[in-house]
Amino acid sequence: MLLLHYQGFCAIVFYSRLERSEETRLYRIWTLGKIIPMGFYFDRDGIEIVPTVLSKKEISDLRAALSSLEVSPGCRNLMRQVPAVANLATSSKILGLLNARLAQEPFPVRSIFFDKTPEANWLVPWHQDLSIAVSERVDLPGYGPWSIKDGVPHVQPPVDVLEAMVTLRIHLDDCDESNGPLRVIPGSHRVGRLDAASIFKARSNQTEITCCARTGDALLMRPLLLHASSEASVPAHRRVIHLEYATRPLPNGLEWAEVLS
Ligand SMILES: O=C(O)CCC(=O)C(=O)O
Repeated sequence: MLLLHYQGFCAIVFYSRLERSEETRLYRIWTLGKIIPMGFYFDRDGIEIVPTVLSKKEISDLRAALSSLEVSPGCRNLMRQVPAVANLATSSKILGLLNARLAQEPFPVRSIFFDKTPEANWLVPWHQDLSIAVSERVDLPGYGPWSIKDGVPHVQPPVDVLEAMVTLRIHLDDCDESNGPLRVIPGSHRVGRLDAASIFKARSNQTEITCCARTGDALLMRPLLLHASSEASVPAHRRVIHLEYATRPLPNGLEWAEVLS
């Protein structure tokens, strides 16, 4: 048995009941000073990994449903292309998980499938997710700049719109340090939109965490959380279903792009 003390909280871990890899993951998280997979840190840290959200059968069904997609380096509008993903995004399991952490009812508004493979081994520098996908351009004060991604209009909304959103990433493969996991700076979502100098400062002053996950785990994060991901050093599949949820409609005729009817 292991007793962990962390900022006034105390967690008892029954060490002998953990598998070896689970043990390694807890140890890694502990040495970085964070115990990520516990619900009550989501608000403060803007990140949480919820273990074993999907069963083996659900994972193999999703892998099969996604197997024919062109994904290099990502495939957008996933809910429209793959009904199994739309069903997952609106399932009581996933919505229940989000509802437990949010004050308002979430609904999915954007979906992307990411994979890293030996043929498509990519990286993303440190950034916040500042753009939302909308059905068509409506010029409104506070909204901009605009861009088009795979034919879909995207815009940077005011910060309060982003603060009311959450991203859920379902892992369809084990993801350790060797195959390009997400890296994040916990708590960085709480200070709004960051310019290049503030990103540099946050990276110098705050501890970054590598978000290792196992097949079937869900990673929850706030879009404003600073994050990056490196190229895989041992490239293999790293399939992730990335789902973004909003909690309120957009104003004055602007509509979320991927709302399901
Ligand atoms: O999947 C990844 O590793 C990075 C994705 C990312 O940075 C993003 O969706 O903004």
